[in-house]
Amino acid sequence: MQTHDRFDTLGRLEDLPQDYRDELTQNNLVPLWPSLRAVLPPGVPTRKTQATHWPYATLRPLLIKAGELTPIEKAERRVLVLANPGHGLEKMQASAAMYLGMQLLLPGELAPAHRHTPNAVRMVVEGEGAWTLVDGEKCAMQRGDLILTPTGLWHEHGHDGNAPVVWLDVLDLPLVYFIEASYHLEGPSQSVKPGEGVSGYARGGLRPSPVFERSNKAYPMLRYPWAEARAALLAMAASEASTEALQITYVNPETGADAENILGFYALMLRPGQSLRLPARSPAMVFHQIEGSAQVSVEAQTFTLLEADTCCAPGYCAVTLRNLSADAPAFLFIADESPLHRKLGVFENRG
Ligand code: GTQ
Repeated sequence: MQTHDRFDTLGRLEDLPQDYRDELTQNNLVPLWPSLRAVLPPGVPTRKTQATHWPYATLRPLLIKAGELTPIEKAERRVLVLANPGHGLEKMQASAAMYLGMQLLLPGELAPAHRHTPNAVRMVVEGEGAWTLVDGEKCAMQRGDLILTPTGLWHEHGHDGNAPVVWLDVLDLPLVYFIEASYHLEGPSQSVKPGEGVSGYARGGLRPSPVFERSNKAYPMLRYPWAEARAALLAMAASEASTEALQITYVNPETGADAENILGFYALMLRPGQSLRLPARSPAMVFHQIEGSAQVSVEAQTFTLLEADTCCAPGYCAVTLRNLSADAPAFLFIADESPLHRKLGVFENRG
């Protein structure tokens, strides 16, 4: 009884005399107790992140229109940001730490070289013939490929094909901006470094082991081909009939740790007709449908993800995924904030 009373009876701002409040304000001081419950709510954090669905069918025509309205020279990166209304659209965040953008590059265009402190990845959604040059490595962009542009690495995007190319950008920009560490530098177009471009890391369990010199790159693998990830999931499905959740993590093949430091990236396969309940964990999540279709249920909300659709879910919520096809697998790309939560010591799995 007494402990419960303790939670309900904190003084309000209005309880304080106005002259006292004014004097605090003049001296850059704030009383904690009227706001204590707001910043430390009981049991579960307050989350601005709302479960939100961005169907590709509505996004794509608007992105193509951006290609007509704004030349690449006026955009540098021609991106429509998938903004979470819970944070306010102008904040351009999908969750507390995640930014999502859908980027369009038209044939012959070049998005010029720059580097920045936030980490980025690209998940290729449609189109052939584009490439991203990252730290001298020319990464071909094919549907479903994951390409890293980690913190500080030079990158530019080009397109030698003949139809629009679209990819999903996932950045930890909101977090890096929040800690006042976000900035970029412009640079000259990079040259492709000889011997780069075909990653010896692209096959699971096989690590290049040069006899004379060892790679000391912090990010040895920059392109994760979808063909390999897809094959790995199908092989798991075939050999592990009792494994409920068929999921792989995109990792740094030298260390086995997450591919980037702040956000985590995964691919998940739902067997035909499968339903899968993901436990309520502290990090927010993003789901992007690579192949097939799935229903995503987050508390009272249910979205139907068709191919190339994207949605997000706040942390501390269980999420149920259901493959809408009874005879084809469904493949999802997932991004989450779990590397960040684990490093900060706030990661929780509430089951
Ligand atoms: O392609 O480098 O969506 O710098 C936002 C910032 C993409 C990029 C974004 C960026 C990029």
